[in-house]
Amino acid sequence: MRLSTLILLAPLLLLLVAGDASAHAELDRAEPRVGNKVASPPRAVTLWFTQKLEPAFSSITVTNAAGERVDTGKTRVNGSQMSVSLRAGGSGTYRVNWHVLSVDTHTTEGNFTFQVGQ
Ligand SMILES: [Cu+2]
Repeated sequence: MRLSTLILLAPLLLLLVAGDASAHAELDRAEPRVGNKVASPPRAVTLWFTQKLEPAFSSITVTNAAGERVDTGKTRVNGSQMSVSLRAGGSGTYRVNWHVLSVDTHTTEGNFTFQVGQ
């Protein structure tokens, strides 16, 4: 590789490295806990993130074992925490889908499951 090419590439590489190193809003913990089993359907799902969230662009949806939405559709955001109330949805595997816009303007998303019942 010619020296001039390296000089041109250097800022780009720095950007890539810096982008990777900066912490976005990642899921820190959840209640019910990720992969955990609870005896009865929870009244709400609460997620904690590693950064503060922008309320207008951050939300949670939850589906029950039948794939039906059981969240009320109104995600509440408070700093780096967000939660949503649930309707009763029976037992089985629940899936939590989340996507957030953090105050550093980056979006992240993810999902996990927890078990309800025996
Ligand atoms: Cu970020």
